Amino acid sequence: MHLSLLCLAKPVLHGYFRSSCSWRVRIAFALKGIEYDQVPVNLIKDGGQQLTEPYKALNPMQQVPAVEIDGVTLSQSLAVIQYIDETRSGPRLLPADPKKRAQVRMISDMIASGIQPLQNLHVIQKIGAEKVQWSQYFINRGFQALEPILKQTAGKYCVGDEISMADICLVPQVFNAERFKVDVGQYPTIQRLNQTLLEIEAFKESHPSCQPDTPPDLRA
Ligand SMILES: N[C@@H](CCC(=O)N[C@@H](CS)C(=O)NCC(=O)O)C(=O)O
Repeated sequence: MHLSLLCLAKPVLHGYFRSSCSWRVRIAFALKGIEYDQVPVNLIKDGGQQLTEPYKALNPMQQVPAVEIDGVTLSQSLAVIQYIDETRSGPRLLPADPKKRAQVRMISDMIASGIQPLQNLHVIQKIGAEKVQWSQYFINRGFQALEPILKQTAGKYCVGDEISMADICLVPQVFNAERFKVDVGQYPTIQRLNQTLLEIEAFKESHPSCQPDTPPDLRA
């Protein structure tokens, strides 16, 4: 397909309503005002649709999200968010100031590399009966590090007063923490930021409670 036609085609998000990494990408699309199509990949049904051969061909890591955009298929939500930021107009998701940009990346990585992978489905399936305590432990450990950092970097949002990739990572991680019954009230800055961000339309419309594949009993 000609490059200009590829850029006109809507991106396709292969994701799952409750996946925090898919939610990150949905927030980024919403903040930028980008229309996209969703193809649900049910992580539970049939033993996990992410483990099928057709999906493995799309994302060999057998995880969501995978995004088809501009003629390429990208996995890794932070790579997708940064690609969207670099190629689409709308509010910046990474600040222009190098120090602030580094802080956004630091916070995003703390969540995306230091917290979420330890409570990811495939990991906790291996942990077995202890999975809730395991997940609580690692989320609390991460939040204990995140709280003092956010106290220093935050204004209205995670880094200053502009919404960034750090906010995009924070809200879905707090959602996960609440699913695992972590007391987020122990972390007042995290709690305050989460509450503020959840009032924003892009975070609301991308919420797991209102996606095409959200089961009726979990719909808000
Ligand atoms: N680093 C990846 C992580 C992706 C990831 O862990 N996805 C989870 C859902 S949030 C998944 O697909 N889990 C399926 C499994 O563990 O089998 C990203 O940021 O996209």
